[in-house]
Parts: sequence; C-alpha cells; structure tokens
Amino acid sequence: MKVGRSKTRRSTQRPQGALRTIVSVYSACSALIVVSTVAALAQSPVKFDSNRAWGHLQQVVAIGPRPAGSPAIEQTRKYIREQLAAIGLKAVEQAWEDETPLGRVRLVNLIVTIPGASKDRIAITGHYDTKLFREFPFVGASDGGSSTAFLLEFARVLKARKNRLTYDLIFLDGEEAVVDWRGKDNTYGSRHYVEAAKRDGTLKSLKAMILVDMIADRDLGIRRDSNSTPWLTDIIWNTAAGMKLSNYFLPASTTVEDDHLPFLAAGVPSVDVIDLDYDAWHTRRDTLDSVSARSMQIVGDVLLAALPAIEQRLAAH
Ligand code: 1BN
Ligand code: ZN
Repeated sequence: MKVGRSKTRRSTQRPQGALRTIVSVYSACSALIVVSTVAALAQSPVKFDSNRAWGHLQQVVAIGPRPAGSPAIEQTRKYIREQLAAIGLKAVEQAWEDETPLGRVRLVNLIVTIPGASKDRIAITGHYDTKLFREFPFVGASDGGSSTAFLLEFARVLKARKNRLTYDLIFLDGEEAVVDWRGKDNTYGSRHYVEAAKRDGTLKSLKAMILVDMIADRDLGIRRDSNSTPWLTDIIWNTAAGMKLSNYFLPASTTVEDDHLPFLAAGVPSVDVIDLDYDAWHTRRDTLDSVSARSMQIVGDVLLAALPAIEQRLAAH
C-alpha cells in the first residue's frame, strides 16, 4: 500500500512539479517581456514619419497656388488647423494687414505651442504661402509645401515627447515677395511676428529659431548659410555628420536672405535650413515630381537628433 501510494504520489507529483516549473518560468519570461517592452516604449521617442509628412504635402499641393491673401491660403490654414486639432493641438492665429506693392493684404501666422519643462522657447518655423506667378500655376511643393508638411509632422512628434524647453511651431505667412524680393516686399510674416513679440515682451523667452524652407528637393543638398548663427549651424551640421548624412547637409556655404533675418536682427540665434540648389525653384516644375518624402525624413531625423545639443547649449548659456 505504502509503496503503491508513494508510487502513485510520485507518478502524479512529477508532472505537476514540472508543469508548475514550466508555468512559473513562462510567467517570469512573459513578465520580463512586458517590462522590457514598456521600458523600450518609454525610452524610444516617437520618430519623424515622412509618410505622414508626404500625406500633408499631397493635400497642401492639391489646394493649388496659395499666395498671401488668396482664398486658397485660407483653405490651407483650415487644413493646418484641422490637422493640428486632430492631434490635440490648437493653432493660435496672428492676423494683421500689411501694405504690399499690390495693395493691402490680410496675412495670418499660425502659432502652436508645445509646453516643455522650461518656459524658455525654441521656435521651429517655415512659410506656408506660395509665390504668386501669373504666367503659370505655381504650387510650391518644396517652396512653401515642404515647410508646411514638415511642421505638421514635427508638431506631432514634439507633442509626443517630453521636452526640456517649450516649442513654438510657427507657420509663417507672406515669406514670398508679392512682386520682387526687394526692400520690404518679402518676409512679411516673420517681420510681423518679431515686431509683435518685441512689443508684448515675449521675445525675451525665445532662445533660438530654426527655419526650414525648401527641404523636400529629391536631390537634397543643404548648404550652410553664412547669415545664420554659427553655433546653431555647427550643432545641426555636426549632428548630420555624426549620422553620416553629410551628403545632404553639405560642408559648403552660401548666403541666404529669408525669414530668419528678422529674428537675427532682434538678437535671436537663428538658422535657415534651406536647399537653394533646387532646379525647380520658382518654376512650374516645383511639383510632387521634383520632391521626395526621404528628403523630409533626413531633415526630420537630423533636426530631432540635434535638439538635445541645442537645448544643452541654451541651458549652459
Ligand atoms: C526662399 C524660397 N526664398 C524664396 N522662396 C527666399 C530667397 C529669396 C532665397 C531670394 C534666396 C534668394
Ligand atoms: Zn519661393
């Protein structure tokens, strides 16, 4: 009996014990997988997604030419506001009227704030208007379109991250000359933003500005701009070099007049990330055929990777 019982016990105990061991090892493994996945998710920040940016670009280009003051630019604003609202962000309108060589025009900058740990701000800016050409329909896929699409996707990424500084994404109106890039017939939006920020005292908290313009050229090649702040340019171009992207963020220099000039004149360190070596620039060929999502991906990856060093530099000064 004794032997039989123990035999019976042994014969039932062994599989139960083994099963219990398997179950507990399995549970431990599952728990480990869950913990490490959660940790990985917490550590891996949301990435710039050029497919989303491309979708925005298609929508914006489909609106057609979008010169300042046109019904089409109002339609573009509606699209920007709706896309931002869809990711839980509110665009604040800064509207005003300006004298242009073609008369008085209503202009509107759109500003989105993504609060960070500090109230000090970095602005990421770009223009959303297109240059008026009467001879052909100019849809500005890279010139006006890429900056708009980029800012929309960048806003999504920044909102999903924990940021040390506050970020303002500024969709600038009226970058383009209404007639000729001379005197005051250009950069209406950036000039207005800076003047208003000076007047209301908010410019003091603006510590740096990064301007993106024409960043979707399918043959991307961005030269350094000698008007831009050297330390800010160095951080971005060194980041690109560290990512083996110097074929796109080129060591060569040029000199650019653009929306960064009013910020620089007001003492805000600023950089213009612009591909001026764009065959289709200010031609009817600045369409989706001349641009690529990959170019926006490169710029998105580099700028996101450069932000910690920019924040670090601002914290140290
Ligand atoms: C950029 C895109 N710009 C106009 N459309 C500014 C600019 C004007 C850059 C003239 C270089 C020369
Ligand atoms: Zn232009």
